[in-house]
Amino acid sequence: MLYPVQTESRGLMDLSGVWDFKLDNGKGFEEKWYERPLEDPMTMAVPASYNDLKDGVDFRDHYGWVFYQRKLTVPSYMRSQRLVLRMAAVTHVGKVYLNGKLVCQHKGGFLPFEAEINEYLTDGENLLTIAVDNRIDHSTLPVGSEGGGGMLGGGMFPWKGSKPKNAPNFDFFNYCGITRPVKLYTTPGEYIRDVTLNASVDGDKASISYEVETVGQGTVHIEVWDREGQKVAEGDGATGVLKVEQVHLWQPLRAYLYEIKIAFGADRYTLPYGIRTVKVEGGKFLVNGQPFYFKGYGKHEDTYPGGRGLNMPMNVKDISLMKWQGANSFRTSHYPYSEEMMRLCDQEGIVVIDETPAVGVHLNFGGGANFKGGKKVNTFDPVEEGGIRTFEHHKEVIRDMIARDKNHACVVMWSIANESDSGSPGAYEYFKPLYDLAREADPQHRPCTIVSVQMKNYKEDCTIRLSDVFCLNRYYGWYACGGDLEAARAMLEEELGFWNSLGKPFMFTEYGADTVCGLHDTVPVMFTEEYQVDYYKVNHQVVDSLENFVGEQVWNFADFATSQGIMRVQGNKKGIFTRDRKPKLAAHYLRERWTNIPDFGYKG
Ligand code: BDP
Repeated sequence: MLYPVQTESRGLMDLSGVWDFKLDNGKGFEEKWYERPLEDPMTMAVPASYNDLKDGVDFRDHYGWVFYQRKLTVPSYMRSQRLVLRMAAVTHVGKVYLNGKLVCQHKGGFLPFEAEINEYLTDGENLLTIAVDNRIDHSTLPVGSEGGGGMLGGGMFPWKGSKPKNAPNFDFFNYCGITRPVKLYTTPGEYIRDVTLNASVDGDKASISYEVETVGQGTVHIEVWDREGQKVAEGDGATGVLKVEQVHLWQPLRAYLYEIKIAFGADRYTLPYGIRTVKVEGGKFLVNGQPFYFKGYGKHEDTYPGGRGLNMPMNVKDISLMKWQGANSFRTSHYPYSEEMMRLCDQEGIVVIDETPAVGVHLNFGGGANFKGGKKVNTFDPVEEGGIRTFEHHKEVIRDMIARDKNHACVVMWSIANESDSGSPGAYEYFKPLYDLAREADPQHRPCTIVSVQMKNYKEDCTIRLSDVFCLNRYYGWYACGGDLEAARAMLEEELGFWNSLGKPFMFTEYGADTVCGLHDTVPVMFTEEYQVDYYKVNHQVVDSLENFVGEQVWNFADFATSQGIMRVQGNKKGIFTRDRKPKLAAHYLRERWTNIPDFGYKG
């Protein structure tokens, strides 16, 4: 799916701003709130998660629908064009109404959807309403718990709540709302629908095979322009190969972007494009044929007070902090990030592992169990018996994520899920078709992985049979052997020795220790800044000796909001930076380490 841009043929209106807003009281649909102006509305910023923007626990923890509304007047000069309303992310379900009529609806809170609205528009003012549902359960991604207290649970004595409430089966606050921009764009009646690019490199020459999808009659013309404003290749026809001589490769931290300009009839579309190759060979992860070492983070889109709302200043700052530390990569844990962030990573040369919102596909997390009718339910039990119901939706998010992000140079690997129940019966049968789908959907056939959870029976993890790179979340020295870093070292050596022996690249996609900024001690005591540094030192001593270990992504870049629970102190404190991006001690330690580790050839 194309990112909306303004060109000679396309107009673009950003509908960000302050909208009217109301929490549903259970009667919103019955009383058809979308048909007329909301009565007694509140103000609400768009884009943003609404939860922290008004005060009060009922507001923050609202369960169910909310209504956003604004007037929309489309300038007459745009009305003869094809008009498309595009929602970049509505978390988790959105229903879009124009003048009381349902225009489209969408499930999944982290990927875009759009609809043509010409037939719904009237002259003058139109009423645009977006209803948003934040409920999560065994059919949504991320997964909400149906038979227990959620991942952080209710402590030692679980209780029954006084009213229905979300129970996230994942460790981040269930922020919701219209979290990314709503835009209106135009195209001519006959238009460019999509473009797929795939480059191969031979010496100093590149061949970009392309496919342009169009609607209407006409011929496609396509051009490649370099950064100096020179046309370096061109072609005609909906598919073909463009040859670029003396190619400038897109390299980690040294990005180079060409511009691809497409013409079809009256329509014009332009996109930035970096040429690079990615390949797994033996125990190496090759970028442009060289063995790459991942240094960086698992992150969240999480800032105060906008929650998961698009925050471009913070995105720019985060990348600056990563570069200050010598980091070169991150994972979009635990959902696809905004398109603006992906474009920024293309520009900045940040390497990205792109993850679906499939987190919580695990009904036995941390030993917690789910029950239905008194019977224990396992993740991949038949749906009638209470098993997970995410399969079809999981396919949708893989397809849509790849359709959105396929042309990004920054994306080097797809993560199909985070910490799923991949060591249990039924996991292989559930995940095999999803890997197949991702491999088929991606024209570049990038490596695929599932970020795997720490488990006792790791040798039974089905990702061993399926992943191109083993991505491990491991907490030796925290959840296991907390406070005993020597025991952690021994356990790490044992487990990582196993992964190293498999002959494929493997890496940490999470390892970390909760650290309350400002807590200090002379001996390494858990939660102090010193402990966090020592924890990382021990982990690094082990991984540095393993030849197939190709990267370290620390958990987490910054402290972030979660549900409440006895394991969280106003959120998860495993950040190397605080939530407002001040460095903890470990930030300086990692800077020292990473500025001394080359991006290429670290393991020879
Ligand atoms: C892993 C999850 C991540 C959590 C982290 C933690 O992938 O979402 O925040 O552990 O416990 O289980 O800090």
